[in-house]
Amino acid sequence: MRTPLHCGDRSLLLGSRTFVMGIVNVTPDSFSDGGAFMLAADAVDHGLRLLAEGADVLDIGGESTRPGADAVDVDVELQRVLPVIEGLAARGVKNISIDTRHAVVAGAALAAGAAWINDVSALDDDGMIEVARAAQALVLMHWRKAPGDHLQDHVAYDDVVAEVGSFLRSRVARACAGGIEAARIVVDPGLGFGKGVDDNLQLLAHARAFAGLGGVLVGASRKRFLGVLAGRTGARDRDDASVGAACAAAWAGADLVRVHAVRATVDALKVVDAVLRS
Ligand code: PMM
Repeated sequence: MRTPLHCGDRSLLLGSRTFVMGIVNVTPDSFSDGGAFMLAADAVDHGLRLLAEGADVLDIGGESTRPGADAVDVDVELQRVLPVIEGLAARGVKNISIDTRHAVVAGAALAAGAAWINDVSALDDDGMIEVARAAQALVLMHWRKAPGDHLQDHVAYDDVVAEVGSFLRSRVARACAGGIEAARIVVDPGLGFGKGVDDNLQLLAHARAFAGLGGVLVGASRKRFLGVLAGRTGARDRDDASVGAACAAAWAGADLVRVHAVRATVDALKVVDAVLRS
């Protein structure tokens, strides 16, 4: 049996079922839900709705990583995420993750009530380890940037599963050397971040390959490769396809899935988890 991962007042016993991270993007320009929750009160309401629908963790993000998005000033990022974390904390919500690559933002988020750090750059900011020691979990995601740094510009991999695995292994080693307990690390192959359709499918199919490095999180929700597979151009039209991807990830060994459509995913995963454990 694995050590439980704590997130505020929740205890996530990895391996017992597939856990759901609900996405709350406080950005004007995220590809999937940009502009929907720019007012802190709307974002808080959305987070509460996702919790009521069964989310185990809320992931709050203030910087878009969509293709062509401008880097956000940390002050702007702070102004976006802090009122949301504070608003949720004021309502007693403790199972909060902050989606940021900036140590300053992560530190302020933890002080405001966040429990996890979701770092899509996997420790590019030298200050992150110091801050992450106070977090209950640190998510390290693979993101090999193509020239131009755009999310969807993908690089050519000889063996995408092996390359992503070796990158994550080196970042996990860096985190552990910096004093983060291995049991508090979650790894994520970073679907859509510099990957093509086939790369994403390979990574989904082999989620279990990363299990030795930590808990495994997979984020396929609303991503472009699902639009290609399902024939849906609009990101918000991809929730049905996203539920399919979450089920595939669970079947392939993911411990957590990061999704927009929480209710449908939670119901679908109950079925997958029941079959997996029957
Ligand atoms: N994807 C996005 C943002 N943050 N974090 C993790 N750990 N994994 C992901 O796949 C991931 C992420 C981009 O998607 P969004 O704009 O819908 O949040």
